[in-house]
Amino acid sequence: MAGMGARLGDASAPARPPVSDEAIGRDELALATRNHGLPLEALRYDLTPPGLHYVLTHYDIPYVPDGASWQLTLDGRVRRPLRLGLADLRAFPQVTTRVTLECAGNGRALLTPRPVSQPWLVEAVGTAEWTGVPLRLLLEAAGVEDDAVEVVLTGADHGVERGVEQDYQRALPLDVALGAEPEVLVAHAMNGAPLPPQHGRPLRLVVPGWYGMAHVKWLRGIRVVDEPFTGFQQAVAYRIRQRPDEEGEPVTRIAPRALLIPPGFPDFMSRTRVVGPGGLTLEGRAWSGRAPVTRVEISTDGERTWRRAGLAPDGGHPWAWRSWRADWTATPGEHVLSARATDAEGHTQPLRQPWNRGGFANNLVHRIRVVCPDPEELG
Ligand SMILES: Nc1nc2c(c(=O)[nH]1)N[C@H]1C(S)=C(S)[C@@H](COP(=O)(O)O)O[C@H]1N2
Ligand SMILES: [Mo]
Repeated sequence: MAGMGARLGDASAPARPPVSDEAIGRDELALATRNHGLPLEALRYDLTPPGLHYVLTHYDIPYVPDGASWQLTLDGRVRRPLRLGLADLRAFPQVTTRVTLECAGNGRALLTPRPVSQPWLVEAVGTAEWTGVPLRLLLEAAGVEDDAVEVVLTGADHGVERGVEQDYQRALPLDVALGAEPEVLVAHAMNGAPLPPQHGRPLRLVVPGWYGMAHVKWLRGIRVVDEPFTGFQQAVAYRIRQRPDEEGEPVTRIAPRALLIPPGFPDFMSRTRVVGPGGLTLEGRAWSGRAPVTRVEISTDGERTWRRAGLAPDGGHPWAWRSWRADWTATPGEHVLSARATDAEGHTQPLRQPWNRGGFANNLVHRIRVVCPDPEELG
């Protein structure tokens, strides 16, 4: 791979600040078409229908026509290393958990200056029911040594990023990997069916409450280690930094967010919404990976005033988004509708952008522009 670092090193690097007023480039367009978002009208479904869940893949989707010969290894600081096929995994107790998954880069393209990378607006989210074996049970079967500190998860996909050739790898702290509430899953099914290729066929990790990067797809290796993992996706990418030379804070749990289901109908290009005058119900979803959402507020007057929306119960799904609704009377003119969520630990959504170099965890309040035509003018 000599020379690759030089050629793919800096100029094409993701998550860099733009040069002056650089527009979205063709490389970002290529990422944006591969890695599609959830059309916001699909927020209406409790469980995101197949194909409408967002997708993010750093490299290529591995070709796995069926998982029959897949082998998952569990080794490192354990007393009994394991090699497990899908049938072996099905012999363990199975758990199904409804989880809202969100990419850490969601909101990136709304930042100013805009970090150059996968240009998500606010649609990198989806909710699914994942079935699999609690990671904790696999670790217990292997017998974790006393000096273990982290668990490194390896995917079958391979690529190069900022000049560093790598398998996609992420680590979890041992206490999270062994956690019982929530349970981290080695999942083989999504919404009751085998994982689709783009979501990790045949196995992926699911870490309820954590941003997407932790949910390693095409999982082929689990290694228990006695030193903190320093791989690219852990130590270089997915850190909150203001300056390139700082160590930064790791990206972990999902910050609270409320999204509005866009009301009325859209203009094709601008996506501006058109609503008729009169009463309507504004609806949306809200979630937080840190603590349960306790409050959703909306503003219909450009954020001069806020009022509380009605929040539906979690229905026994603490790691999934919840519905909210609020009534509004549309009057002729232009309006900005805003929504924000707050969780039980008091985390909320900022009114000013929380900028960082990678464009991570931008949970700025959601704003939608609405035009309400005057019936008199329409004739
Ligand atoms: N092996 C592997 N796992 C991966 C990724 C990847 O590129 N390779 N992308 C991660 C990121 S950044 C996100 S946001 C989620 C997206 O999961 P989804 O495509 O199923 O929605 O997968 C994560 N797991
Ligand atoms: Mo992501």
